[in-house]
Amino acid sequence: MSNDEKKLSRQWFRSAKFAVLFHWGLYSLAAGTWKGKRIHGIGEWIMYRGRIPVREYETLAAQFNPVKFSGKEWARIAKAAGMKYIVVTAKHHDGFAMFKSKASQYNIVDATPYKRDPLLELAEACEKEGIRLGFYYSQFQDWHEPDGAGNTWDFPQERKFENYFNAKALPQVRELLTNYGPVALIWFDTPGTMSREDSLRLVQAVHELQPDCLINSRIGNGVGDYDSLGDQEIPLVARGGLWESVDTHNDTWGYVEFDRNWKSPRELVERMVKVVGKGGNYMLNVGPTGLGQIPAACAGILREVGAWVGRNKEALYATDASPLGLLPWGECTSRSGKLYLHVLDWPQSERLVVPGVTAKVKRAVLLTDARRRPLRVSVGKGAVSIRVPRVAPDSPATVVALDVAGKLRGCAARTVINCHRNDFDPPYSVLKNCKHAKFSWMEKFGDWKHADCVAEWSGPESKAAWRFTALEPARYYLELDYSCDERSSDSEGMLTVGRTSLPFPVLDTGERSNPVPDHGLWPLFRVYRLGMIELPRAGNYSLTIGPMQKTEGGWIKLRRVSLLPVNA
Ligand code: FHN
Repeated sequence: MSNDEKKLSRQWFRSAKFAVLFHWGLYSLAAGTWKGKRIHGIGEWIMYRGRIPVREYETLAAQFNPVKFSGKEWARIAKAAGMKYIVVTAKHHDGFAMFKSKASQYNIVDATPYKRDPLLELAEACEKEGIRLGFYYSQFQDWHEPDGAGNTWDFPQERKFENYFNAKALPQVRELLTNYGPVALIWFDTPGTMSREDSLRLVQAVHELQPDCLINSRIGNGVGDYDSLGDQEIPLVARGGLWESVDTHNDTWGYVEFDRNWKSPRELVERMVKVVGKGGNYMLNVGPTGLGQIPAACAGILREVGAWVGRNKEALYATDASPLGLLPWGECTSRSGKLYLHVLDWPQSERLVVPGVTAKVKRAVLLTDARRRPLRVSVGKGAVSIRVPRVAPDSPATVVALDVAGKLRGCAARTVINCHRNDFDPPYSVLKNCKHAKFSWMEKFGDWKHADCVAEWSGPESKAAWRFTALEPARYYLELDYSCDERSSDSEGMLTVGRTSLPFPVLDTGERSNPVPDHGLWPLFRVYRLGMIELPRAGNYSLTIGPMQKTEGGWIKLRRVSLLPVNA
């Protein structure tokens, strides 16, 4: 494939922006409980976490009869939510194929009373609805097979991975690319210690059968076509290339009957918009039940998200990342000659201040205004100000569309705006004798959390600094969000804004090592209000923070400094 052809075959992915991932398998029937005992954490790992012997887990297949499954319904729900591609677990780590397979009898057609291939029905429904279809395939872990990776309780002996790989993984991937029409992408997962050679054999098999089919980075060894970020990871800074954030609606991927921690429509829209504004796609996981239904609470929330997406599609699909850096009220997406301002925190002042716009603003309109009446725009020092209605015209976010002329450049300085909360995030700071560090941890099991921090401070010479511009004089509360263990408890830090310095005591937030073996640290973030500061004039300032004494154990993991308007 030439470079131009390659670019063209990937264009759909770049434009898609919103997708759904379905985790559906035998584990959906177990729904988080085994022999009457609830196993907390991600549901599709129940076999592993319960160390359930293969012979016992297989009994789920004899009961798996998802008579409520409707490929049409799934595709309709996805389409109504505004999702442009569907990825479904064809085989997860438990080794059970949710499709007819000649390579292994352990599949939904041959081993369950259902006897049908739901992926055929889903493929047909997707084609009808104009949604692209992709398959999740666990290429390395297979807990059902003696030579697959992961099951040490049934198969403690040394394994011959190549036996499993040649007899099951490769042939099944070929089946998926042969029997279901055009496959938009294969979503591999947990490559573990797979060799580069094996990853390349998969690439070759996929591209031989369907040259346009994309492969995600979790194929391992750097041979994928695009990046899938860590589970539930929403980046704070824009990224280039093709990539996707993969998130889940609650805390599990496969259905767990007692996990009702659904993200609200507002949270989902916010997470989606943050990802799209950084240049990526947002793929949201949904776990259908063992009967094949999308949980009602989840479907209802998706409908609401879809209604918002429908009203604001111009600001989402086929857009580019924000050229404006961090914005206190929300996020921005762009395309040639256009900026779309996604306002989540609507200003009470009837004035939306947009910092960092270097281009000329020709027109501003509300996307919800069918008549597209122009809003009044004024240009001040370092910011554009738009006259907006007092009450937000849309929810959870209102989009203001700007027509702009001229080049848009990023604005490195953080601008403070009086009526919003202003977060100073680590990636935007300049550091001396300390480091940017990313921490990832799980609390129950598999429910990954992430924090970008400033860490590894060594003493009074360590400093993190942010530059910013205040547009008007104002008073702010200062808040710190950090995690710290007992070693730094009782130490002192200093935070300086302009001419005001605030010394503060550092407190042990309860950080400890993770009770889940091999999962490192368990940070525990707490927010402390340090007091109030006054910015006496409009203009440029810097905010600096660091320890006052020599530190032990790296001092705090600083996740955020925030300025909150006192009079908002
Ligand atoms: O182990 C899997 C997990 O079960 C789930 O499928 C997620 C989805 O991204 N991927 C793996 C962990 O990263």
